[in-house]
Amino acid sequence: MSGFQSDKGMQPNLKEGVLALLENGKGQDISGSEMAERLHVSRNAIWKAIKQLKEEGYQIEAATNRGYCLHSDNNIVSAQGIYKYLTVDIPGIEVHKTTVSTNTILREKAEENSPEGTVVIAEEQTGGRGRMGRVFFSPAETGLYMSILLRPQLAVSEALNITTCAAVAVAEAIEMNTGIEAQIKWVNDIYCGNKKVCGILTEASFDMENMGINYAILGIGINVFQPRNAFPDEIRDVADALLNKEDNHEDFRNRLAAQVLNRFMKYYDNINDRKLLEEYKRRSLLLGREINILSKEGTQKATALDIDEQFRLKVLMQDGTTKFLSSGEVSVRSVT
Ligand code: BT5
Repeated sequence: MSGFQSDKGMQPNLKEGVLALLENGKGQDISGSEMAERLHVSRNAIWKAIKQLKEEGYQIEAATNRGYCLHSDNNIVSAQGIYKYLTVDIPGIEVHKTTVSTNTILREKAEENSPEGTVVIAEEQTGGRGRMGRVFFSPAETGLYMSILLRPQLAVSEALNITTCAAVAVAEAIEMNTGIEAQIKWVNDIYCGNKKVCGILTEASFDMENMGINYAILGIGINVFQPRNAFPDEIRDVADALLNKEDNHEDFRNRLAAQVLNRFMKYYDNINDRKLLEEYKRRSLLLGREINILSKEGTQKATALDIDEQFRLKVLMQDGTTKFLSSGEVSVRSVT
């Protein structure tokens, strides 16, 4: 992996290069002239890049005659920080401090022919969205909002498999990093201790002629730290975060992002493997539980029985019939 990671077709980003040098020698001083020499730019250009990084929140200390040093307690999401932990090939990672929606930005990149695996991440989304026009609360500095561009050889009917790969990958990455058990609430939510910590939204562009997928944008939103001003009233009872802000988990979000990508790519490469379904079912929050099926027509009571090979939820209705749901909203019913 080279020091620079930049978008294809764009000039290498000097700020990313400076960050890479600082991160590789974390805790050690590196002089402005050494960085200038290694990156083939002027010392003034290095100084400007450092200034920009500081404005973004990086804690960089400058000592006369010694150079610059990146403080190791930084908890900032960066492309270089993520690349350190990646074991799969990712062609480009773009990190934004704030944006409307990473899915929207990546859709533009998809239309500009960016390659499969391109990633866009934001530390805050002002218009983060869920399914069916719902809002996904995405406040600054506490979450991980990430979108991945995919160009799968899948039929339209198999698009749901992308979401299920991501659900298993996120659940595994959460457990690896926190030791907290993570469950999947069919079809696209990750729960820890009965509260939602992550939502997944896959948006696809379909090729109507071949009934295939042109490209898909997989969006993953994880509540990492408790938001500074708590969750809004509407979701306070259902949403939770993985960690408290005071817990200083060094590099946590970079590690988590990389591990989600590492695990997702493995499942995605074997998207029709039965192991995915087994893992998905093993982590299912709903199976065997009494549920409510919510639809425009109203609420119906049922029991969640199984998930089939097309990731449909098999349910037993109160009249004794069985149904297969391929999308929609369900909630767990508390049985008294
Ligand atoms: C989702 O939709 O949960 C999909 C969320 C996908 C978010 C990612 S972030 C990166 C990418 N860019 C985007 O703009 N989106 C993706 P859904 O299953 O429809 O759930 C939405 C519902 O979850 C809302 O109506 C709330 O009830 C609840 N909710 C909203 N924000 C939440 C949060 N931060 N944590 C937990 N629950 C939340």
